[in-house]
Amino acid sequence: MISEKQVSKKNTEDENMETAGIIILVGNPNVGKTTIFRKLCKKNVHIENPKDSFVELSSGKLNLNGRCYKVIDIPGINSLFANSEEEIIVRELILSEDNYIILQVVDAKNLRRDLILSCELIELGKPMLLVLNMMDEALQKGIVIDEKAIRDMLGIEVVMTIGNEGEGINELRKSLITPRVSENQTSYPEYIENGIIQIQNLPHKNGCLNRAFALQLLIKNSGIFEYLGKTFFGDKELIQANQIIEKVNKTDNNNLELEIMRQRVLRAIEIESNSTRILPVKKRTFCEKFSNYACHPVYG
Ligand SMILES: Nc1nc2c(ncn2[C@@H]2O[C@H](COP(=O)(O)OP(=O)(O)O)[C@@H](O)[C@H]2O)c(=O)[nH]1
Ligand SMILES: [Mg+2]
Repeated sequence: MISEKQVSKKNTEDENMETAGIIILVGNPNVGKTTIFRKLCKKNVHIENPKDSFVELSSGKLNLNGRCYKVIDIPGINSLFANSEEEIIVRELILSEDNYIILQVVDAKNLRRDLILSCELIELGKPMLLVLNMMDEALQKGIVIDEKAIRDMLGIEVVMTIGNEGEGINELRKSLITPRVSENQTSYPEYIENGIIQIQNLPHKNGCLNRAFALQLLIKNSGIFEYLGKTFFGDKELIQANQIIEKVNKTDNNNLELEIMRQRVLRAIEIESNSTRILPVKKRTFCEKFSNYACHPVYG
C-alpha cells in the first residue's frame, strides 16, 4: 500500500515534471467532462478565469507511462467557431497551443448531436480520442452502441465510460498513451475541397494549415483571417487567399457555412445509424414498480 508520505512525494514529483503535452477535454455541455477530468486528475487541480471572465478553466496533472500531461477541463461548447463567451475562450486556447491532444467526451444518449462536434474537431488535425460517456443511461434507454464501428468510421480510438462510477477510466488512461490523428475527414462538395487545397497550398511561414482553419477562412471568419495573417501568411498570400475565398463563395451563393454544416450533420447521421441499435425497453409492470417503491430506503 502507498503511504500518505509517498503520495505527497509523488504529487510534488508530478508538479515538477516537465509537461509532455496538453490534453484538452472538449464536448457539448453536460456530457460529463468535469466528472471525467476529476477521475483522471485527482490531485494538483487549479482553476483559472481567463481575462477575469466568469468562464472557468480547470487544469490538472496526469501521469501517463512516466510522462506528465497537463489536462484542461473547459466549458461545454456546441461548435469551435461559434461566438458565446465560452466558445471564444476555448478557441483562443486552441489557437495559443500547438502540442495538444483532444479528448472529446460524448453523451452516448445524444450521439448524433455530439458526433457533429466530432466531425468539426477532427478537422483540427490533432491526435484525438472519443469517450462515449453516460453508457449506463444509454443502456437504460435500450441504446446499444458498437464502439468499434465508430472507431473505424472516425479513425480514432473510442472508449466507453460511466464517468460518475469511474467505469472505463483505466481503459481511457491506456488509450491516451497513443491517441491517433484521424485521416477520415468529412468530404465536402468538390468546389469546397478545391478551395481548401488552394488555401493550404499558399506559401506560408510554418507547419501546415489544418482543414478547420482553411474552412473558417473560406466562410470568412474575420478572427481566423486576422490570426492567420499574423502567424501564417504574408500580405501577398492574404490577398491571394481573399481571391480564393471570393471565388468559392460565388460558386455557392454565399451559403458555404450552411453547406459545411449540412455535410457534417449527414456524416453524423451516417455514423450513428451504422453504429447504433435501439432495443425495445421492457416496460415495468405495476407490480415491479410497486415492489421497488416498497423497498425504497425512504418511502418503503
Ligand atoms: N448517469 C450518469 N451520470 C453521469 C455520468 N458522467 C457524469 N454524470 C453526471 O452528469 C452530470 C453532468 O456532469 P459534468 O461532469 O458536470 O458535465 P460537463 O458539463 O460536461 O462538465 C453530473 O451530475 C454528473 O454526475 C455517467 O456516465 N452516467
Ligand atoms: Mg464541466
